[in-house]
Amino acid sequence: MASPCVLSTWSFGTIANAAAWPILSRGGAALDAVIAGATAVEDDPKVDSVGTGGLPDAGGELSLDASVMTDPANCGSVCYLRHYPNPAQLARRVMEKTIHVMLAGDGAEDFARRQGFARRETLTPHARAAWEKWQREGGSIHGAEREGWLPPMNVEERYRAARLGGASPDPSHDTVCVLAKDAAGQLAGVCTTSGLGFKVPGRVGDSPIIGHGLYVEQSVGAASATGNGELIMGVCGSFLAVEEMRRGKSPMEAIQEVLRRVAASYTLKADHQVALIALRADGAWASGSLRKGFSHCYTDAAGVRPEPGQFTAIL
Ligand code: SD4
Repeated sequence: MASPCVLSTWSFGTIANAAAWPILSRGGAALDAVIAGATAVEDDPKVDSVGTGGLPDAGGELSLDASVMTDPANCGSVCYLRHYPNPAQLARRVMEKTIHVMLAGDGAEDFARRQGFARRETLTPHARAAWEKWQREGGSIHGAEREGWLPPMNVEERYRAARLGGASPDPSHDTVCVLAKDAAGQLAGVCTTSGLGFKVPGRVGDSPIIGHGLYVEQSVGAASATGNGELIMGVCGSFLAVEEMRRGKSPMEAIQEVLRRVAASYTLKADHQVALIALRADGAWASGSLRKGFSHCYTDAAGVRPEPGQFTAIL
C-alpha cells in the first residue's frame, strides 16, 4: 500500500487539502480527491482567482479554465467557460464522457448544460466592485490590449505586506493546482483558475492546456504550474517538469530546470511570477517559484503543512 498525500498551491491550498484528504485517508481515489479539492476552492467566494468570486476580464465577464489528468491517455479540460462555477468537474466529464480532450466557450457551456450542471451567476458583487474600481482607476479593454500592460499578479506577497501595514493590496490572481497520490499508488492532478484579473476578453492561459498548466504520467509523476500563464506556455512548463523527472531529476531539480528555462526565455518584469509543484510517482515532492511570495500546502498521514515554497529562483 502506498502512503497517500496531496499537494496544492497557494495559501488557499489548505481549503483544497481539507476537502481532498478525507477521501485519500479512507482509501479513495486520487482523482476523486483532487476534484473535491478543486471544487472546494472554486466554491469559496472569498478566493478571487478561482471559480465563483473570481475577478472578471477587462469587459467585466468572468471566464474559467480548468484541466484534469491522470495519464496522457486520460485527460480533459475546459476553457473560457462562463456561467458555470465548477470547471474542474466539467473537465473531468470531458475526460470521461467524450472522445475529446478540450472544450471551449459556448460549446463547453452547452456540454455543461447537457451534463446537468446548473447555470449560475459566478460574478460576485465583490468581484464586480473590484472591476468597477479598476475601471475608475483607468483600466479598460483598450488598455488591457496595450503592449506592456501587466495584470495583477504575485499578490500573496502584497497581501502579506498589506497586513503588515503597507498599502492596500492589488487584486489577487492565483490558480489552485492540486496533485495527489492515493493508497493504491495512483496519481491525479487538477488545475483550475479564473485566469489573470482583467485579462483581455477571450484570453486563455496555461491552466486548461495539457502539458502547460498540468501534466501527469502515472509511471513518472505529476506537475502543475501557476503564475503568468504566458510565461509557462512558451516552455510547456508542467510537461517539462515531468519530463525532467523521467530523465532522473528530483522533483526540486525538475522545477528548477523549468524556472531556469522561463528566466532564460523571457525578458522578465518585476511583477512576473511562475511557481510549480511536482509529485513523483514514489511520493517525493517539491515546490518552487521564480520570486518570493509563493506558498504550498502538503498533507499526508502526519498532518497538514501550509508552508512557503521550498525554492525561489530570483531573490
Ligand atoms: C493563468 N496561470 O491564467 C494562470 C493564473 C495563475 O497565479 O496561475 N495565477 O495564466
